[in-house]
Amino acid sequence: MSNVETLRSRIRSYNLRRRSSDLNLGFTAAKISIRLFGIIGHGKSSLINFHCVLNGTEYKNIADERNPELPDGAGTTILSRYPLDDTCLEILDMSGYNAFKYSEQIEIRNPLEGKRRVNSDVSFQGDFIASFEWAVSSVNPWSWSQWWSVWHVNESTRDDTIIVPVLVIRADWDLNSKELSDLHWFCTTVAYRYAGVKPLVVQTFGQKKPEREGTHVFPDLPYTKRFLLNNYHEESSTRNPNTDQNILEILNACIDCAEEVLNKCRGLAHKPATFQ
Ligand SMILES: Nc1nc2c(ncn2[C@@H]2O[C@H](COP(=O)(O)OP(=O)(O)OP(=O)(O)O)[C@@H](O)[C@H]2O)c(=O)[nH]1
Ligand SMILES: [Mg+2]
Repeated sequence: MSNVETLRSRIRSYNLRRRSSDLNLGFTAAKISIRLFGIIGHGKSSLINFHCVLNGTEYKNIADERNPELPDGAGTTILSRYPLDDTCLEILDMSGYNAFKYSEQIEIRNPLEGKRRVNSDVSFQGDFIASFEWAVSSVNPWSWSQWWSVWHVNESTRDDTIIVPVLVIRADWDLNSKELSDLHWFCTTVAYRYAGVKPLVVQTFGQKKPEREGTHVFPDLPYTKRFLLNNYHEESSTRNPNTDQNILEILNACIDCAEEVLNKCRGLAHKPATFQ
């Protein structure tokens, strides 16, 4: 079997329900939800074409939500869920952030926390309201406003969903030290706390900085795994084994992350709302 076939077959045969029982968990996990976040236009929605690679079908621009009024043809505004057929994985596409303001961080945090408004518009609220809500939720995570939002606005935190955060960032993007430290904080303090694993980092537009393969673009980021990807896109959609392999490796790494979370849940009756 080729490398690509081996990777594909592991993804297809991975059974989260069976793993939950093998590990004697007190609950049954059913879904690995890959949750994308990153800067506007850095290639998050383009990752939805992982679907075609997994199925061995022709490239298709599945999450084509480009807004002609925005630069670079970018512009996802809806938080959308894309199940990967016949697997226990799904990918959740998210709007990109611009300046990583408080309000933007809250919107990124919501889907990682298991609170999200899937299939609805992601409207970034003002920083004042966001920072107020942030403060309230830090003091008392189960304040009335949290209950209200769980029952009336968002889906509740669910045992059956293992969340794998994935930071998508262009390989040729240089972050200044403030951006780097904000992102570092977000990955370790926020994403890790709610997901139980540090985000994977997918560096898109890999063809622009091929020399960055194997080097640390974010030396201060405590990510577990980092992938350089020349992803398929409208102008370059001919499938090739290298790109296919990279993409399948990313999906496999997401399964490894889910395994890490499952192992942390051993002996627990439920998936914890937050991880230490
Ligand atoms: N050359 C190249 N182009 C890419 C790559 N990934 C994405 N693109 C292109 O970059 C543009 C933006 O990609 P999107 O996937 O829409 O970016 P996004 O992160 O979803 O953008 P927002 O939804 O606004 O946050 C599109 O024109 C893609 O075709 C890549 O790896 N290489
Ligand atoms: Mg998008």
